[in-house]
Amino acid sequence: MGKTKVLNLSGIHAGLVLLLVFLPGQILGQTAGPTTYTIFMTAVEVKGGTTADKLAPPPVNPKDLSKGYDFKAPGEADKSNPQRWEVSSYRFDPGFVTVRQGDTVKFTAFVVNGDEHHVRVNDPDGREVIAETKWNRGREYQLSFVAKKLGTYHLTCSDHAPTMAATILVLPRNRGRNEG
Ligand SMILES: [Cu+2]
Repeated sequence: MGKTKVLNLSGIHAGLVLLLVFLPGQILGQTAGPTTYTIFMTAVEVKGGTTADKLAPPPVNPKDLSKGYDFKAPGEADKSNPQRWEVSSYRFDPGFVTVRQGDTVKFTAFVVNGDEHHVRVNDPDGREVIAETKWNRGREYQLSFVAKKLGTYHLTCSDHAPTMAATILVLPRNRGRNEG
């Protein structure tokens, strides 16, 4: 019985040591080497609307702010309700991703809204990492690249720029290790 107890304790001890060794790295999101991240992304259009008697239409046409915004003025949105006005915005969901330098970023993207999008990826220096590709509604697309540079990579749809975009923030792999 005593023997069993000792064995159990050493098991717990080993478990604690493993936790202490691996937990800080896990909390910081650090891994021993480069990792591949598969990120499921959806191209969506969010819509909203109200009536002019509740809220005046915007003084600036949202279409002038981004090609990704749409605006249907009173009388245009709904013929049977001339007060009704509507807005919408094309988005990538998620729109922000964090990885570490050297990681492989794999996007699997599904297009729900919009018949057509032209998508490309640029690195932190603006160089094209993935050439512009046409994405159509109802299809799933895959794109993959290695995050070689520190900083922000941008996945952008040229039809709905600048707001239909995703930012990939690349952090140093071994933060703090060379400090001091
Ligand atoms: Cu688009």
